[in-house]
Amino acid sequence: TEQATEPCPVRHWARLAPERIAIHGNEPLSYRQLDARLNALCRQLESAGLSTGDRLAAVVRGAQADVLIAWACVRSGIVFCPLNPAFPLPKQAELATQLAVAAFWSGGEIPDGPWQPLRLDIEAERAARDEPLALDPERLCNMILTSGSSGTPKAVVHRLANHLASARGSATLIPLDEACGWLLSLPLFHVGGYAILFRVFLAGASLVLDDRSQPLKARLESQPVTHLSLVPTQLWRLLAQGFDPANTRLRELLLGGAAIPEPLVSRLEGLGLIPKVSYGLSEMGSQVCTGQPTGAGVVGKPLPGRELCIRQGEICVRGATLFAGYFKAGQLERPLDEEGWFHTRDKGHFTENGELVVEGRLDNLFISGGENIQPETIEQRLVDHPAVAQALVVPIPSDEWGQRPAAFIDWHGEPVSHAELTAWIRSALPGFMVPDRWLPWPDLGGSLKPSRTRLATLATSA
Ligand code: 4YB
Repeated sequence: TEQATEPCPVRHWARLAPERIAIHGNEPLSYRQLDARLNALCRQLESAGLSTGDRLAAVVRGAQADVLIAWACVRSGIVFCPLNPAFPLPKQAELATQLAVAAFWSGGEIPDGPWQPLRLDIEAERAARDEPLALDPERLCNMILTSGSSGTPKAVVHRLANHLASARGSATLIPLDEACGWLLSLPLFHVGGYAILFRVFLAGASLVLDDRSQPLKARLESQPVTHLSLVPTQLWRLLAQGFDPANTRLRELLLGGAAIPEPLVSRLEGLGLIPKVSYGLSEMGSQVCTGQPTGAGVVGKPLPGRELCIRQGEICVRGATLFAGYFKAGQLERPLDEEGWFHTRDKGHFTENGELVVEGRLDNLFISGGENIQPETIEQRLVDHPAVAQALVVPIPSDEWGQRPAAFIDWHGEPVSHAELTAWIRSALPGFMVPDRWLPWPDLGGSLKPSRTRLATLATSA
């Protein structure tokens, strides 16, 4: 039987439009140069003894070398296992052990272990033959570590086909072509960053590297960025820098990764830019539902290649973008129900016109004096207050009630009194939802997602 293959999009554009810019960075790389560098890199990986199915740990954020290695893995069938550079060396070693990697690449020090330390010449080039390069969409492509609420990270494994379906579905709502540049504004070790490579290279657009030495506002004003993905925290920071989309080439802003505060959307719309809001997860290769912001928690309809249903209040997903499984003790584990649905542990429902509303994580639910408290409900109300930039609510133990809410607040500027926030909550929610304890916003060490478990411990000892 003949196996279906997919042409490598980078080779495709290298033949069709060789001088078009594939990567904007300190030095722009054309599709021809990118292809030549990938050819050289794949040779080096092969010479190092790596072959299809081997796992490669790579400490990456989003530099040019990081992108080249990520795509060399796509081409050679090596499973790309990106690690967060913020992890200390012993943590990197622990994860590389858990993932049983054959080789390890890092721009910094490489921890000792049973893996082969890789030295790669990123600048070497090797001209390509003038023919398409076939890729097998069924082969395993990468592992993304995602920290569930439990704290122990899970390794989410994707096939190439998952990312191709994800990018194609994305393009039906977010047009992307050769005149566009997507900023790599999310790290490559996060699915929201990694997915950008597939969207850009399939479209023959440009990837704009994120030079983090200057504020995001300045980068958007000086770089050819038309497309941008941000989590709400990043957008708040950008707005605080006095960002005005009129001074940029920005056309599409994709907001996701966490609940999206309505005031954030209004601020942006006031500046003349309507963002797209998105609900996604690593297990579905990033976006699942995306749409125009129409109300609190509303995140649009499922994109092509994704199916969604609600089972007992829980969002369940499946489709062409559904991951291959978790890598656990050397095996692929696929936790799906009998009908092939992946249960997300997110609570949600549909609006009358078929848009998804995300209500929060089921695991975050706690009980206070017999009443259910979904912390996200309180957070949503808090962030609607003009003085509040971000809010995070966690349970603290209480002798009388079992558990009571405590709130971390990140202010836009001057704080308002707790009495005012209490009144603000009371005008929309029942009294038992008013937090017992108010705490200043914690230092999250630059992580995209705060660990609620860690913050609950912090709130309890405060
Ligand atoms: C949400 C949520 C929402 C996720 N409301 N909770 O390209 C993209 O899709 C993208 C663009 C901009 C920013 C981020 C992204 C992502 O990839 C997000 C994917 C992601 O966050 N994956 S994750 O595995 O790290 O976390 C998934 C969880 O995040 C979900 O299960 C939800 O709990 C939460 N989440 N979007 C409320 N709109």
